[in-house]
Amino acid sequence: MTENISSRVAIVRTLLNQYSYEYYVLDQPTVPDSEFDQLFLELQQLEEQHPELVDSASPTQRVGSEPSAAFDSIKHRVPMLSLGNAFSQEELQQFYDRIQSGLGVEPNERTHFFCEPKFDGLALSLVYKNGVFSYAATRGDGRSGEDVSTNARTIRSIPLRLRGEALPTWLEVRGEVVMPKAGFDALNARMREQDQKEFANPRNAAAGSMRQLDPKITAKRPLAFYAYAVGPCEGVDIPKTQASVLSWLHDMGFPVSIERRCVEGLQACLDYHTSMLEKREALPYDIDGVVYKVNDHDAQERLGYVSRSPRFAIAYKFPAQEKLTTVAGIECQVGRTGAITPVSRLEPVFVGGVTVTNATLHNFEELARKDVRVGDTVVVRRAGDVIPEVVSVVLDKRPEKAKPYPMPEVCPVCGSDVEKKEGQVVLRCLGGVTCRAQLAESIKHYASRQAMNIDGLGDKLIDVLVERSWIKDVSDLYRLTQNQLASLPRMGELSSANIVKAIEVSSHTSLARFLFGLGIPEVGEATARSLAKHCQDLHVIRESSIDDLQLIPDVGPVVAEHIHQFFSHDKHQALIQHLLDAGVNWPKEEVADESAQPLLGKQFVLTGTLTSMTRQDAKAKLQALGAKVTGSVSAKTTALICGENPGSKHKKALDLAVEIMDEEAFEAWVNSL
Ligand code: 5U1
Repeated sequence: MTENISSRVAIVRTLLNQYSYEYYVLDQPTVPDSEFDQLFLELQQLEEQHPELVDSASPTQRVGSEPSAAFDSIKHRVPMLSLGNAFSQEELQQFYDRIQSGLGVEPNERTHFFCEPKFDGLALSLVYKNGVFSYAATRGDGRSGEDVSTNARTIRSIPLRLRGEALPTWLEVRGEVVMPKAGFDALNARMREQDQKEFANPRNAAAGSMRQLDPKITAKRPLAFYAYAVGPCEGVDIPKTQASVLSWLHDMGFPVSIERRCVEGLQACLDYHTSMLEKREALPYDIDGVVYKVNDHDAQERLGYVSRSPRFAIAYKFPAQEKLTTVAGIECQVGRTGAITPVSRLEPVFVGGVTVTNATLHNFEELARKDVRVGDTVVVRRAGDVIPEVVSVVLDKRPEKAKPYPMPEVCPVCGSDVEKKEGQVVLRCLGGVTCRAQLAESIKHYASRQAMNIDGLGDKLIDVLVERSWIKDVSDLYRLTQNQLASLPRMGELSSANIVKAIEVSSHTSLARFLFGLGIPEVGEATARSLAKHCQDLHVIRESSIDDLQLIPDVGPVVAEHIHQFFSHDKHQALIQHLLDAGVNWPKEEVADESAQPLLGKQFVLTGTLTSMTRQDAKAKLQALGAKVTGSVSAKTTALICGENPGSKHKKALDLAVEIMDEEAFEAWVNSL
């Protein structure tokens, strides 16, 4: 009987370990979560009934121990080194030249480098004895670190038992604990709900989570581990190259970066840096550069070490995304829909590759939570194309007289009343287009490339036209004369004539562009296209009930209500009439041919690099067939079209069991429709 139970326990453990490996390491789950959960419960019950069968490497033994009072110190058998840094191409060139001459390589021969992302997390050493997890330590000062074994055990991507037959009797694996971006956002949302202080970035969140004295807290934190090196190893020979070490680690059950590459020579190293910099935003975790290691271990040994870092490796860092600066002022911006956004004016600071002078504070709740004050020293972050934001305030540096910034009681631009609806964070000016700011923003939207596409009518000029009260609503654009424009400072005869011409040319438009340009709340380009295609006539849209509108693809109850409300307002009807009277026109929409739109109602997401066409082309192809192309994978997604080096969308699609199509399959399928 006990023998049967013991063998069942062994089978269930093997299955759970296999499923975890497929999920965390291969990124290819083969069973639904419910199946895993059921087996896990079975194992827990068997171990409860038969405590003699409990084993420290069992999948159930991730969160066990009670909180400890402090972390013990652990001496690393071999010091954990840090990496030298390069911040420019010249510095990387110098590193490369040192390697070539150190190895005595001819200039026409190119050294092989192993390249990887530089994870922005917390370095961790894991020790396995006879294939079973024994302990984990932080890097500390490189010689000894803190014993974080109980916390490391809770990280599901860290194997408690290694896979394979010929395992080392003693093995140290080195790598990084990170908090994936999605997990970080969810954690901060939870912290906010519970009125707890949020983490400034995923690195701090990962480090803070690993330093919890109660492993039950760490267990609830979304942490992941990526292995990148081995330390001391006994009982088997370590493979001879960095690339094969990583494959070996992968086979033993450790997650390793799918972005790892082996390249030859300096130019290929630089290309890798460029490609990772471009990919950075799409990666599921934060990275702050790339790491190059001479691939061959014998060559590594010949190059040796300098004080605390190896000569054979270097980190080529990305431009910093976070910097300190001071807040010179706080101002309010009023947007097209009246939303009032606090914006900090900053002492110029070079961050993430550009000079930043303004950073959004999002809304007044966020401003109050971060308690940003004029004169404060703040951490500013700029990631990729994202608008720069103030991450946090350095309280130690706050000037004594700095005062909290109050929420305005009236619109700071027009003095109208303001409103903050119950349960919403946005503060809104109720002035409508009588508010100069709202008027200027609505004209900028109307003139934008995606709407009426009025060439040469830039934001600054629109501000001036509104300032001078030459434009009180968008239809006044069509009454502007060349003489009027030419009288403005720095406006020549030719440019004023060009603008008047561009306004006239743009008046011959399409119904979709016109609808988008009206700025109906919640009606983006795609919805405007769908409305135009399905109603064909502005009159039909104007007269449609909320129920009728909901029959149109892409229009749900909220959007339908906004559209209906917009056309119910007399002032909007009058504005449309003024625009039609001014000559705005469009050809009649073609009748939507359902047979030419076989993908109507379907939603697709594109990820990764496509080789035979651009993502833009693929999007246009899908849209032409009636599909909607969205930016993120959800349960509503019909399929994910996956190019090379896909980002986090691929994992999300797997998690949600959304169909994934590679480029070849996509092309064949789309051409067959
Ligand atoms: N990807 C990667 N990060 N990283 C950090 N590899 C890597 N190697 C390191 C460090 C400190 O050190 C090696 C010398 C093992």
